[in-house]
Amino acid sequence: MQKPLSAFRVNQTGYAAGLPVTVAFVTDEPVILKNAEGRVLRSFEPRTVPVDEASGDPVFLMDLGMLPEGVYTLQCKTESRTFTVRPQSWQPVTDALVKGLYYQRCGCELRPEHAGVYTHPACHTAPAAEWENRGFVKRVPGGWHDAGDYGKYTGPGAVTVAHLLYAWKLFPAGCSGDLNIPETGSGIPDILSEALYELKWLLEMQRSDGAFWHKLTKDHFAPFIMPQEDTDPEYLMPVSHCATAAASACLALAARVYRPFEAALADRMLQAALSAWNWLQANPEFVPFRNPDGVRTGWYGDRTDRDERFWAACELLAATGDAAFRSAAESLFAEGLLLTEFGWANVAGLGAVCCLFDLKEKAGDILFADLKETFLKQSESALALSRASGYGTSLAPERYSWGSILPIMSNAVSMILNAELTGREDMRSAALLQWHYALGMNALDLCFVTGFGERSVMHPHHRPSGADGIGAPVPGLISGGPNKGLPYPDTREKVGENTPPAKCFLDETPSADTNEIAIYWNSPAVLAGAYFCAFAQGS
Ligand code: 9MR
Ligand code: ZN
Repeated sequence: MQKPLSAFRVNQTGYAAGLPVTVAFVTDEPVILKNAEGRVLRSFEPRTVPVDEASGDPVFLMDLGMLPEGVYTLQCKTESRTFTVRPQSWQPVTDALVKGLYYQRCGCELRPEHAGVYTHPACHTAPAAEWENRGFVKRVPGGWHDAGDYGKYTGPGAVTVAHLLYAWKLFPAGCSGDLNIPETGSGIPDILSEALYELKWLLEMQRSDGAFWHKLTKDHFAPFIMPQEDTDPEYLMPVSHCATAAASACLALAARVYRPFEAALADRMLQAALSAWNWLQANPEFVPFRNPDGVRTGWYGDRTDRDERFWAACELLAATGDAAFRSAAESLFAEGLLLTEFGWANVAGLGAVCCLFDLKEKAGDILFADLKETFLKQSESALALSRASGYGTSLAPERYSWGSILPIMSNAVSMILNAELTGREDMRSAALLQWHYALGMNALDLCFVTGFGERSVMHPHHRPSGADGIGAPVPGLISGGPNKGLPYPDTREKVGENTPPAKCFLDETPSADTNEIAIYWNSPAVLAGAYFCAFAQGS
């Protein structure tokens, strides 16, 4: 049983010294703040507050400023709640979000020395046929299971890897720890070893002409069984423009990152990225991916590949210095791209990161100065959304749809990058509110990361967590969160039609529509966590 909802919503993993402590009050009683010795540090009179539209809560966001390391208690007439301030509060959860991807590994045994009780034998090891040409059969080992299902999808995988690689490039002090994975101690930072597990799979997803298969899945989702029991055939589903361009970008980035560690592998990655680009050049007309008849696994459809091509051009420019990629990226940028989204569908933001933080002046005036101006302008909207929300959550009420954690984490990333470019405190503080949202400062009083917090997601829509017979879910997985659409009749009935958007959530295994996990929901949280961990260390 979960503890009852508290009147105080806090980051349940604690707060960090050196960063503002913000808590949410959902009470009309007077409140006091005490330190560990019981001394009253502050008292707050009740105040009338506007109702937060997304949640229906009369909520007041209290900025307590910086607090020294310690244990604190918030108290009103009816209850009290304790929170901590520590220098390294968020390293465990940030590391766990990376380790969460280890638990998604496909094709290998998860051994007790790394996985604790969450072990399983190797899964999905059989070779796969091409869906459209069953005579073509190939072994495509490894990769991460995408989400609560066992599919592996090229574009989402490429984006997830890129988040990890940029977390390490931009904020190494916040994500270079020991994760206790099989590669620990190899000389390559663990976060890069984890990303490499996916990258090696990604390299196998390329057809001989340079295109990438869109996904490697069965024709239907498995029931709630362990992965090694899921033995129906997997297929290489048709190639797509978006998958090819995202893989090209990701591999070009990876070539730069892994070159100091494994030069031959970096060469192979760059070759793969270039041949994917050549395929895109030879196939300029966008063809949206559709599930072939009879296939019901994830679609990951997209309306355009302009943003994927842009990201690829930026990364290839960074990897090769070839001016042809600069002009390709410049003309795609001129088409008008939204640079502040960090999800699988719109990947232009990753191209922007490449230009603004890696290439910098070398990108040239357009891709550095102009692009920076556009980026800074566009990232204002995340701040405006945060300010309009009672909990400081940068999501409009009508935008709480499937995987609402993604736009929220994505906005955290865009505000972090703004703060890095400008030094703006308001951006950093608003980004931090998104991190607090994920870890408990929200309308549900829920920590969305499994294994953390006193009120935490316990029943994610995640096949191994549902099938392993272990009470606690696999740790370090972030739930998709509230979805006002409630497409599943069962969820709709239990949640209630008129529930406010930010409360349309059900911590029950069948509720994929609100409580699934996904690799690309973990990974932007890793980026944000790495930043705040590094910042709290003063680096
Ligand atoms: O993110 C997708 C969401 O927008 C759709 O409404 C939903 C239902 O089709 O599917 C989501 O993506 C899932 C994918 O298809 C398969 N793996 C898990 C993904 C996250 O739930
Ligand atoms: Zn598997």
